[in-house]
Amino acid sequence: MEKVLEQIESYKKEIEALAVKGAKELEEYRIKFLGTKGIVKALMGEMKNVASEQKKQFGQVLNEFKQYAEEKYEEWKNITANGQPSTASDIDLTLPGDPIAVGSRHPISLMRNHIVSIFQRLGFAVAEGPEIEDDWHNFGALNLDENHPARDMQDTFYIHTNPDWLLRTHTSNIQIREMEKGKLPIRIVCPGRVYRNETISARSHCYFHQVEGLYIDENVSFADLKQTLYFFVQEMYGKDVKVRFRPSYFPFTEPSAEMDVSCFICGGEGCNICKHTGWVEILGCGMVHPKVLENCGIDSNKYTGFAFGMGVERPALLKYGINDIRLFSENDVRFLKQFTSAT
Ligand code: 2U9
Repeated sequence: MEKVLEQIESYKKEIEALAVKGAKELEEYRIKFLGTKGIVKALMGEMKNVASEQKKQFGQVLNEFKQYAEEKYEEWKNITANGQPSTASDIDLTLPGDPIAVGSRHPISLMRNHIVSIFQRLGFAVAEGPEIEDDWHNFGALNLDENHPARDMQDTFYIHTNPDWLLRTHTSNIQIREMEKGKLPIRIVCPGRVYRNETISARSHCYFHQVEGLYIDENVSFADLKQTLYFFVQEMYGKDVKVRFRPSYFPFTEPSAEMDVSCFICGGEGCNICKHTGWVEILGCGMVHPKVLENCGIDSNKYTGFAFGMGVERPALLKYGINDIRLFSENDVRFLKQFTSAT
């Protein structure tokens, strides 16, 4: 046994003196020490020749040696990966990077951003507000009396735990809240989602999106409203489209109007989109009703203002040639990934 222990000691020294640098030397080392016919295996075979009272001590020494030989092997294997010591120059910085999958914006967001950005260029700030609203901010302050049909349970989603709460039916609640703050003048665009209790079909949905606008200051006139909307139409539909105003009625504006543009699909010739009239309705507008100003604590003798409102879905359907409004809310990636730009 003494002789074998001396032998193990000398193998250990041999390993200590080694400096394995390449794959070939590493493989030679593995075969010599750790292979099936290698030194470690041969030493294990010596166990049978050792006296039984010395087997325990021999086993310990041999195990330690085996562990040492294996650790050395792992150490050299790490630094000689690919047969070469690893160096920083292995990294090729000129290789193209892995492409990062970039998502696309929702077509409704693209259209909303496009509309909003036109008014931002005229100095309108963006304002937002809550989708769950109380009766006053959605109806009362806007001069919709108790018996107005929009307040009907059939048309509006009420929150069943509190009859005073509802899902806003327009984004006008944002303007009311802004006016209540009492800081004038106000020049805002208000984009957002609104809810109406309508049967879902290709043409209508129980929620959709609006952009509304409000400008309140001293001496704001209908002429200001017209010029603002002329600029919007030019930017949105091009310099060649014609514009017309038709008188209308809304409880929150007086006078009120609806604005049409000459059909940008057929150029006014007549098609399915304009129902062969040559005109497409794009928004409603008017001068803010004095009662609405007073409801929000604004002196209607000193201040006047105009407001307008438009839907986002319809221009998006027309711009992208989509024939079913439900596609906007189905979250089908095959649909969504087709949209990349607002212009
Ligand atoms: C305040 C005062 C007045 C906002 C207005 C319209 C006319 C209008 C519709 C367009 C298509 C809604 O999405 S739609 O169905 N909107 O016709 N909206 S004036 O008037 C306001 C808003 C807030 C305080």
